[in-house]
Amino acid sequence: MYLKNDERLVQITPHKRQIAHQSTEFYSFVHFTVNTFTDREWGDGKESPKIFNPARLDAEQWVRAVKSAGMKGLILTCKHHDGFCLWPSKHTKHTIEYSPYKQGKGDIVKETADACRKYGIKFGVYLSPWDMNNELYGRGKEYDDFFINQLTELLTNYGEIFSVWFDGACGEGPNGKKQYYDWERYYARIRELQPDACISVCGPDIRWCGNEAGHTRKAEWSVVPERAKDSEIIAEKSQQTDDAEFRQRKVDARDSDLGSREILKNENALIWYPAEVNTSIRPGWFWHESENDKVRSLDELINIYYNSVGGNATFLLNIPPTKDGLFHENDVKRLSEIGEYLDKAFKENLTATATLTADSMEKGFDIENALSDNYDSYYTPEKEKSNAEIIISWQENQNIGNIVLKENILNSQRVEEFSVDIMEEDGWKEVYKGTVIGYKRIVPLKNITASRIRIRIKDSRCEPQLSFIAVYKAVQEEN
Ligand code: FUL
Repeated sequence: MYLKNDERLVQITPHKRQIAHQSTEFYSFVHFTVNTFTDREWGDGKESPKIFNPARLDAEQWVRAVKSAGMKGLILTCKHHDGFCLWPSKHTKHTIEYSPYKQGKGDIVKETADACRKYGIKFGVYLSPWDMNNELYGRGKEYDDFFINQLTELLTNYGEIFSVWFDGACGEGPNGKKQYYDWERYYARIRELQPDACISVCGPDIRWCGNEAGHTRKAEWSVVPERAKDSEIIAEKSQQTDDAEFRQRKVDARDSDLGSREILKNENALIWYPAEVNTSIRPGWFWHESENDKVRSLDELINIYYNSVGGNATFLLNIPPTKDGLFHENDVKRLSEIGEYLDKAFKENLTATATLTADSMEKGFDIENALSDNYDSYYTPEKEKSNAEIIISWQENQNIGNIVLKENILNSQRVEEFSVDIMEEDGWKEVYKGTVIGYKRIVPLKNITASRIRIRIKDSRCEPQLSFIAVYKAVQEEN
């Protein structure tokens, strides 16, 4: 049913930097620091830079492997919580300059940024706000000044940055140091130096999905209450204040529902804040010899891909280099298997030979508009219609694998519920029930034979707008 109240929700649309980020889809995290040499997940800031010597480091090897998986970006932990910098920062001595790596002349941020550029991969930076090494940490503005200086180095010396990843983790505990970060100042500096970069997690552009295991929600909405913004920061601050109103602002990034009509109905301020799923290819974020045989299976990783990239989120998959400074062969192998799988699963779009019809079309917004994968044109039914039936048919039976649906997110996220049916001898049979579509929904049909498919948009916020429909031929092995 067309609901007048929904008009308010569809007014919320993405910034162009958020659209560019979402279209990056699948990209890698690279966790690398002194922990790689101490076999730990968190350092303590007391490690000597002398232990850091990845003698065979080759950032191009990382980037080639990342690219082989079909990823389009890479985010490097330039500084993790231990404070050790992978670039020769002028503002601390806890850096690569004081390590044996290239006799102190190395700069792994530069090597990585250059390798990304060479292979056409976007480059992003992780800079941990929590710093266990720096003596200024906990001294308010003095630390903020230092942090701003580090940010400035990273955002001016290494070309275009697509993501600045701010981690909310802090293990100081109740008796530890307390640093109240001047987030607004950090954001202003990023906007000034890299206006196209998205600020993730403790930032206003990209939302943490709420877990590190690779789980996704059934319905991931990009329109959420404004108070979900920086939910990590608010969660932390609300523990430190008696201000009841501030505590009220807290929205937990882990909540199972952040964007349904029910949740949004009492919210005055809404924002576009899409989810990112971050997880590691191994149990740990850093490399541990003992985990070489614990690289996650292809099935598991593809499943996460389907639920994240194909579930209106992005997928940030971590691959940790070894002490040598290379990705381990088991990880490299898995990455290329992912790439091979994805190439096959999204190879042949069968709509090229299909006829498409829709039960209702607004003039100039025909269903054929959804055949091309861009936002230049889109399909929408007549005004004030919040449902639609689309039929895709072929002369002959087809072996159908994945169906891909995309909304025209330039005009917000609208579809609430849809289903896919196939025509059998005795009529339509429902083979998939879906919730949201958003940027992209992948419907994994494992080799279904049919010559007619029906997509029913059952409910939408105002009129649904589809920018792309693709029906991919099933992968051979599944025959
Ligand atoms: C967490 C950190 O504490 C982990 O070490 C890792 O960097 C992960 C991505 O975020 O909060």
